[in-house]
Amino acid sequence: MDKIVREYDKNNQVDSWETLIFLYNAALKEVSTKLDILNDEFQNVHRYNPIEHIKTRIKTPESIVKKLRKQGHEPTIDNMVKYVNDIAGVRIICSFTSDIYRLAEMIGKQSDLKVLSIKDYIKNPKESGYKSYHMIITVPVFLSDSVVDTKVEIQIRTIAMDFWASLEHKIYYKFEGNAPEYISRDLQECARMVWRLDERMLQLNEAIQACLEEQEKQAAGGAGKDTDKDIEKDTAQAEKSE
Ligand code: 0O2
Repeated sequence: MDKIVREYDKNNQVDSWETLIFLYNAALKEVSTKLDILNDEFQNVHRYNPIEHIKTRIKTPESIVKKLRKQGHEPTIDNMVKYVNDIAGVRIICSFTSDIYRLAEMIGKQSDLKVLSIKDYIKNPKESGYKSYHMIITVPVFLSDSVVDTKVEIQIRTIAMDFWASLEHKIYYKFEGNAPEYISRDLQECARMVWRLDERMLQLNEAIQACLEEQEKQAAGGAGKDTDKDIEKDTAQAEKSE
């Protein structure tokens, strides 16, 4: 991709940083459209939306440079492309944990996307208590005379996981990563409460679905009986009139 960025720069006389951001923005648009379509299709087939909402963002230049320095790399355009996987980020917020895996599977099956790596922080939460499903993918961005496979980080999490992560992120930044022990412990305890809440909500949803299916079955059975009765009535009437 870095070669294409340079080629693109040569032809279009834009500065590299601008080109880079242009490509990552285009990649975010591509992925967002794909997710909208998947969500609409799911609604159409199953009468259910797995996605509550989607957020997209481009990492700030300061944050990109900080990440590169932390990894021991110079902040060059080449290094940004090579080593920073989350310059373009999409966050998908779902209702239930089961939706996360369903969506991850649907994304993995898109033939034009390449999944580079997966980190399942739901099965293996971080020490902080952080839970989320991360995928690094590439999406082809079609330009006038070339196609550029562009990296996007997709984070998939429930509303509850997002609530915790957003607050923890703010607190972490307030203390610049050096939060006092008792605050970290409290946050871990809150994370456990969030996990329990997610489990309860999932169980509740399964119970609701089972209950609705049972009601539908009963209604269909009832409707069947009426039809049988109607047929009997009709047959008796026909016999009478003969
Ligand atoms: P921001 O502001 O969200 O961008 P890699 O990207 O795979 O090369 P990295 O960066 O170690 O390596 O990836 P990781 O840990 O899989 O994911 C990093 C991102 O996940 C973070 O981005 C956060 O968005 C989120 N994240 C990871 N751990 C935590 C955590 O303990 N708490 C919270 N709240 N979020 C977490 P950035 O760059 O840190 O921030």
